[in-house]
Amino acid sequence: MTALLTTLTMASKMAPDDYVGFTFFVGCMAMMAASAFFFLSMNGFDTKWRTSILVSGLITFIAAVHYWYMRDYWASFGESPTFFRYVDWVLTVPLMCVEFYLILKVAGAKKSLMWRMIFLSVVMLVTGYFGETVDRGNAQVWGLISGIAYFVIVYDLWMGSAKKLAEAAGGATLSAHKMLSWFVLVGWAIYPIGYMAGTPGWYDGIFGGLNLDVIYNIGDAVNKIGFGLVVYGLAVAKQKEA
Ligand SMILES: *C/C=C(C)/C=C/C=C(C)/C=C/C1=C(C)CCCC1(C)C
Repeated sequence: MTALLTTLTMASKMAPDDYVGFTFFVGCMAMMAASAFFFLSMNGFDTKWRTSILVSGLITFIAAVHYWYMRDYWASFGESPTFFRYVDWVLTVPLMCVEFYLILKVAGAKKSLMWRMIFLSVVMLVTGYFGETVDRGNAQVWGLISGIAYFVIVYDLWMGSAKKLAEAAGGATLSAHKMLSWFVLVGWAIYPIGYMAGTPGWYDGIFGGLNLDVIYNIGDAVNKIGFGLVVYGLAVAKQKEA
């Protein structure tokens, strides 16, 4: 087993007790497998749904490429690959906002809803990046601003305009919207835990034993692959209806 892992990781060594490196490795494989699944299943859908499945595949594919780099970066330097992490997020999280828009388009969602969500998600991520890198001393302040943007996204999905559109659409659209909104409420809440585990602040000691990258890697697997599968499930359900 160790020999196999050594061969697969090639230049970079992986110690048997390097559980952080292991989650980067498994995450990379899982994202690749999910991308193959989404891309290969695309042709079975009508054009209307093909775009949604394509976006699901793009999200996991972009993540797979970044995990390839992050895995290698961790193996080479034993440091958190913060830069690659945030570049990945700033590309994939807006795509998740696009996914909400595509689903709600049948109910008359406007592009402005999509741009509002994209804007909020970029604010959430850029402020988080500052807190983790250039201004770590104020990590808790940046985390708070990031958390407020996150809260507004949650509000829009659960009680705001997105919720109203989903209710107007009803049926499979409403249940998929609900399921995706659960991902944002519970699945995305994994990330602030990782942030608090890896930056200084009032929360010092609470999440002390946890590793930032392990938590982020778990969050990514849940949110990128799970989210895509919900969209896939909706497309299958809608196709049967039609
Ligand atoms: C595929 C990647 C996803 C879904 C990434 C989501 C990231 C977040 C929801 C990050 C949120 C953060 C906060 C709410 C506060 C602390 C800083 C962040 C950026 C970790």
